[in-house]
Amino acid sequence: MPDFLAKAALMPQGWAEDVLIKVDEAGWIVDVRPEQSATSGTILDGPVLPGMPNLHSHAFQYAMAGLAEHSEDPANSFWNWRKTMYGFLDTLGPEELERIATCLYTVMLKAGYTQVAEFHYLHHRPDGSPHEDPAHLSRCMIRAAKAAGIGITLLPVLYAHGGFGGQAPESGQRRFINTPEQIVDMVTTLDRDYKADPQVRIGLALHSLRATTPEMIAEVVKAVRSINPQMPIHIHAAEQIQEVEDCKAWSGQRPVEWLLENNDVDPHWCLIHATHMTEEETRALALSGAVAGLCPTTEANLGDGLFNLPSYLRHGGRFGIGSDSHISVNMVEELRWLEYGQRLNRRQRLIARMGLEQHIGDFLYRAGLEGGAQALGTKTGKIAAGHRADFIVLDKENPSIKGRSYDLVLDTMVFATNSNPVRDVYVGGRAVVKNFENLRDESA
Ligand code: NGQ
Ligand code: ZN
Repeated sequence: MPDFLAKAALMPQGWAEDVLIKVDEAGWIVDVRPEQSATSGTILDGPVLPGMPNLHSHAFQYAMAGLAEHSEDPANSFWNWRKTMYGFLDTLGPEELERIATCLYTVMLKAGYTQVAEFHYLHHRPDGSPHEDPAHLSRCMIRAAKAAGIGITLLPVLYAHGGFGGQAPESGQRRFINTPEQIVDMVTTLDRDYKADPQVRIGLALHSLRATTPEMIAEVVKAVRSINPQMPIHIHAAEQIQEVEDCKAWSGQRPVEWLLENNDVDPHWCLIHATHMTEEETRALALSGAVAGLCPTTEANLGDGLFNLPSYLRHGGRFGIGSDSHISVNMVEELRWLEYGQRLNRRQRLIARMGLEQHIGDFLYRAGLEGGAQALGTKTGKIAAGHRADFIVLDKENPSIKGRSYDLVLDTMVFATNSNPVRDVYVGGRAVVKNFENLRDESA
């Protein structure tokens, strides 16, 4: 692997110039030294940032982005969007799924996402019958990631019920349903098969409290913890008010409250959305060290509500970003709307920060790197020895960025770029995007 020389790079301690980055054959950074004058190697000519992890994806939904923006039904809620989404699945086979995912991951890379957590619950054939290899569609997703060149944390999802208290699934959910044993088998097999691949990791997802039971959660969490105590565990929680009300009717508690009280929610957990929390839940989630998986453009698109970011940050809460339904595949837009939602709601400015000295764009980007890496269970998000060589080179000719001093590049990128600022992308030290073009372009 040739050395890299970055004219300027965002290091854990701040911007540094003339940074020599050494990477081994497996794609790990082995040495980083600022202020070096290298004579050979690959020059990274533009501000270099660690690539952004995308901590929440349902790849198949990319193909329906924009198709659910009209309806004659006066009740235009999340729940009838979900019906449309189920209908969309009626005909989608393995080849289509793999093609959609490959195309999506290619688009993600161009947008600067270098890792993705695929929250994968589409396990069976369109008629609901299982594939011969129950992990067939999971393998399709991993193949898609490898074809596009993105790193993946594949999270096979336990989805067993149609609603709280073990309700029977509806027919639109037939492709999702498994027993806890089946999911544990899937996680075990995939984890073993991809152990040696530094671009692939396996975790576990519980679809939601709606789709599981407390006994099932206890069983699968215990089983995967015995495979790997560090394994990431993701779950959708408290996205919609209706879900909070149903959870209260079922258990007397709110979803995040229930999860925190009945499970060892630790830094390996990632709660997706966690939109509707009381102050006490917000504080408790922050203190658990788990990651809140925020998906601002999808949450806006589905009419979810706003995450309580100021309180969460006051208690030191961690978060990362996900493109979820892929209504937008654009990390700049996710970070921008995370802040703008709060500004509109509170009629204030400069909200996403933990200290008055912090720059908002800088804070959002770095927090997204850190929370994303934690949620994906991988060493990424830092240009430092021992981390994946996942980095992006910004376009120094971008009209908004051109001429900016390095310490203002992230604020400018997050709030003021209107065209894609990501020019080149490297994953595990290998170029996947050069001059805005994917080198293995499958998106055509
Ligand atoms: C999903 N997506 O699993 O794809 C969900 C909708 C549900 C988002 N909430 C379905 N963005 O929650 O039941
Ligand atoms: Zn989701």
